[in-house]
Amino acid sequence: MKSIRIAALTLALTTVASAASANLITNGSFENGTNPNGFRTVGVGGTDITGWQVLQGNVDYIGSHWLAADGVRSIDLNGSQQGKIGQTFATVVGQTYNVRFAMAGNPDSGPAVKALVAAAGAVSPLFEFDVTGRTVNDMGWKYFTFQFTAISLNTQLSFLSQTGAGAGCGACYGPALDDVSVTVPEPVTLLLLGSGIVAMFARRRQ
Ligand SMILES: [Ca+2]
Repeated sequence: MKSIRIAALTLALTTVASAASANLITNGSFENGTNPNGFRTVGVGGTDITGWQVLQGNVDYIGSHWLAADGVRSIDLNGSQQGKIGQTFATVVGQTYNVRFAMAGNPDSGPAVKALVAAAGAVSPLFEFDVTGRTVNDMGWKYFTFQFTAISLNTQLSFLSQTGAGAGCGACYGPALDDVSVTVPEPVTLLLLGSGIVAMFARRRQ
């Protein structure tokens, strides 16, 4: 009987977890698009990265040049200049959403600290990553999260490089981005209520 109870609880928790993990972003890991081989520079209007638009400057669509956080492709938000990439998706006004993404930085050259601004709804938090000691085979990807509340029926999530032009090719080594997701947070109360109902059901069966 104990094993049935655990199985039922596991099933319930798995169902809740899968409901919470539906990603509203298309191609969040950048795995779909024109094969970039090592890397491919994509400018405004470029259609190489499925589901994503280059909104400003240009970005490098990275293939084998460095190890991605997830899969085999990712983004350098600086192509030959500061780039901005984004995607628009349907949202419910007033609903809060979780944004999660992996960040690193182009370790080929400075500046050491790469920065990007993520924007959605009315928020635009700044994120930084220090590439000191990092290499293309050891990118040190870190996951960051933030929340926004939708203020319109469609929301644009964007990532803009804050790593600007320095001496020489200072603009060519930017923040790296991969594995982007937007999900609706699952209320904790619902999770607890679900577990309680399952526990009650299991007791009744005994
Ligand atoms: Ca990827």
